[in-house]
Amino acid sequence: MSEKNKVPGVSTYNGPAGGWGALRAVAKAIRGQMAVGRDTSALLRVNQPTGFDCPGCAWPDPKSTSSFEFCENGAKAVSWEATSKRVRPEFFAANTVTSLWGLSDYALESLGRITHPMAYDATTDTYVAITWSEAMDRIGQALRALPDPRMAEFYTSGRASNEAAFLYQIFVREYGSSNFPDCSNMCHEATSVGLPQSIGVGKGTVLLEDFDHCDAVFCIGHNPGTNHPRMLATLREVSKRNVPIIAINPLPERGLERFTDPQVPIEMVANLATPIASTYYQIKSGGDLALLKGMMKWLFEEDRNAIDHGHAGVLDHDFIREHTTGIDALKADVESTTWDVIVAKTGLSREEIEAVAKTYSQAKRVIVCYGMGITQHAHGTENVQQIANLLLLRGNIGREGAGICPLRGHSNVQGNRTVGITEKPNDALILGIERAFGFTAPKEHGHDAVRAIQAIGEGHSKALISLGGNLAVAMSDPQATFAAMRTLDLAVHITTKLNRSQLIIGKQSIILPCLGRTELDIQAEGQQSITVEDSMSMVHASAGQLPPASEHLRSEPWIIAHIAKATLPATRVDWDALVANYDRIRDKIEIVYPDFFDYNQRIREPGGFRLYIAASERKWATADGKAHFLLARGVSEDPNLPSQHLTLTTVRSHDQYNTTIYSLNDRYRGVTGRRDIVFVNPDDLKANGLQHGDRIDVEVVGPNAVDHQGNTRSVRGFVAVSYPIAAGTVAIYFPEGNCLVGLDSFDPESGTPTYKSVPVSLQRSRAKAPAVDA
Ligand SMILES: Nc1nc2c(c(=O)[nH]1)N[C@H]1C(S)=C(S)[C@@H](COP(=O)(O)OP(=O)(O)OC[C@H]3O[C@@H](n4cnc5c(=O)[nH]c(N)nc54)[C@H](O)[C@@H]3O)O[C@H]1N2
Ligand SMILES: Nc1nc2c(c(=O)[nH]1)N[C@H]1C(S)=C(S)[C@@H](COP(=O)(O)OP(=O)(O)OC[C@H]3O[C@@H](n4cnc5c(=O)[nH]c(N)nc54)[C@H](O)[C@@H]3O)O[C@H]1N2
Ligand SMILES: [Mo]
Repeated sequence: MSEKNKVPGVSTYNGPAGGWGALRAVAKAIRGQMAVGRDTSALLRVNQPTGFDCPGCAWPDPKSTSSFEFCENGAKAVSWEATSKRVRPEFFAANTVTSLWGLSDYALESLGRITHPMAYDATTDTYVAITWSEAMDRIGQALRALPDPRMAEFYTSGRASNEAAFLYQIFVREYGSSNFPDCSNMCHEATSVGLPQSIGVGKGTVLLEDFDHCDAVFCIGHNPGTNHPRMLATLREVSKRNVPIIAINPLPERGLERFTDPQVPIEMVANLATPIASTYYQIKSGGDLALLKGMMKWLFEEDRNAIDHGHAGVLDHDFIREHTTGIDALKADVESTTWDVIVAKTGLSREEIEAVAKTYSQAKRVIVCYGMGITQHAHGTENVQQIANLLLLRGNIGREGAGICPLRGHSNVQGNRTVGITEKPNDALILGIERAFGFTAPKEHGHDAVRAIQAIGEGHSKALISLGGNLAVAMSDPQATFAAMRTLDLAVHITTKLNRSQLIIGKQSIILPCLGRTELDIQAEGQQSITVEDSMSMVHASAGQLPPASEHLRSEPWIIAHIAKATLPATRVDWDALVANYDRIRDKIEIVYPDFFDYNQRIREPGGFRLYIAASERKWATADGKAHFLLARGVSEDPNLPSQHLTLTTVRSHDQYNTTIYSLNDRYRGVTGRRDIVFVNPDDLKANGLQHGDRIDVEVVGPNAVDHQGNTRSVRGFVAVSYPIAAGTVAIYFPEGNCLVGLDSFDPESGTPTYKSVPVSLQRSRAKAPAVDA
């Protein structure tokens, strides 16, 4: 038996991404979840003009065809929601919350869709069915009883529609709070905060068509084969044109290496694969700031050399002069950053960095794509801004084939932000609400996700309403987060399935089951559709077709409207009229946000419409009307760290959607049936006296080593897997690794937890069995 096969469930995957494995997985997903009594043709109406938007990811759809039916992870997301399994009141009666707490999120969600509104009953330690009107009375009473509306937190997970998210923010602001923790605070907040300072808008500037015209694509810190699978079809086309695709990632992700498109019969039959990345740089986790500075350092040097020799420079001087400020300070900053530091932080050689900079400088039109590998760092916002700097240096923003392309997370997280899920209301929003509804929303800023948990922990906040998601499990530091949530007076979960957040019981805990994307939504004036915005600012309609999982389910807009009515007896909003016909909600959105002009008309056109992105036209919505080169000081996450440590990053497996675990497999990384794994470079194993397959403990080092109870942050008894990951970097799965990230460890500018760079040490385990379950 080879060394590699010594560990049960761990082997090497040699195939491409996609291919027959993906088609088999689509078939399995449908068979496993949807077979009994549900209509599998639902899948074929995903991302079609007359169907519903895929809840899987926020990658846009090509205008001509839908690749959805071949998207493995889209199929998993849809079938997981459209499952025929149910969690009924009888199940809750037979299982105490204490006993359910012993189950993993995987097991809990596998139970199926929740069918009734439920409230926790302390005498029996069970959830008990209640009527909708009783649920609303209790919530209204509890919210009205708070001495200050700022003592309630209103969480949003990015699957909610524009209509639901908009009603939610109107309700919360009329109630008197700006506390909007949301999943974006753990995700792309660095983009939302960082890019407006750079280019005047917190969104991407490219359209799908730009990929047909680019001369180079950079993929930094994202894993499209798993998290945005439909993007592989786009990258495949780019690769077929012989355009360089540069991958920058500590892990050798198969989707970035090669892909067999299930939609191309010849590739399937002949087992052919298209190579994706032309060059793959395995950077150390947390090394991106240094890499970007190194690339810019080379560009400045090269530019001066060229000009000294009478050639045109490599920078776009006309663009820089006309459109930007801050170039001199940027130049001084990168020139003062030494190659020694850059090489040490990235783990890449100077030659490699110069080569990647050269590729960048030789391409006329460049797109940079990025994901969580960039944002979830103490320097997340600065990382994003250095990407913008790199692009601005050669005028790569605001023209065909070029631009910045953040890969958003949840399918409508971008839309949620656009329609007002923000803890920092600006004047335009407050005036807009006044115009549309005639009340004045609070101006003061509220809480983001980390701050919300802190406020609950400190006893300042006593109520939490969650519009979807699994906040307790997604957040860093479960030790502190779970303890905080147990002190709540009121916890309300608007949800489709059971998860551990709902089992952390406060004085009152209420579960409100809602319709999913795939389901018919009938209101007083007939069938309704909702709208969503993808990663490229395209807004389009979505209408589910399946009969609801239970007759007791209500739509998210209905639920929010009824909470509002129960909480605000003197409300200025006609909630019933808005819910009767969602066109009226969209009319109100249009009043608050004039960019949505002719909203109802434009979403009725196939493909919907694009929201205006000024930077795409080289108009900079900043205070001085210019794009800004911005500085990041230094290249280190934390200069005070011990010099000898490994950097741990947390990643998603192929069979998971955030805290939703579909199975314990991670096909492209060769893992089957387990998640208690630490991926370690063979040299790092050796240096630590460890071997492939050893049970190890991972302990945090440095300022955040100890949790609030005085215990060393650690996972114990995990299996070390020898893996071709960048030396100096180790990886484990999210959420198993969340206990290693301190609640106070986040990017000060965006509040994003440092999920992608935790300083750790490894040693042979002192624990007998795995200490953390999946
Ligand atoms: N099937 C599926 N689809 C999803 C999701 C899902 O869980 N499952 N989640 C959705 C959501 S909410 C989001 S935000 C997106 C997430 O999509 P991604 O951003 O792709 O998510 P991650 O798995 O966190 O992967 C980040 C990648 O960054 C790399 N990386 C880690 N640290 C670093 C670093 O320091 N530098 C660099 N350059 N790279 C690094 C990792 O190796 C990994 O390949 O996907 C969305 N789509
Ligand atoms: N260590 C580590 N932690 C991370 C990350 C990481 O990379 N590493 N990533 C972070 C990121 S990018 C994100 S976005 C967050 C995710 O944080 P969340 O968005 O809070 O988490 P999810 O796991 O997506 O939420 C899943 C739950 O949503 C509910 N749900 C599903 N569909 C619907 C629906 O249609 N309506 C309603 N109302 N509810 C529904 C179900 O109850 C399901 O259990 O996690 C963050 N946490
Ligand atoms: Mo996300």
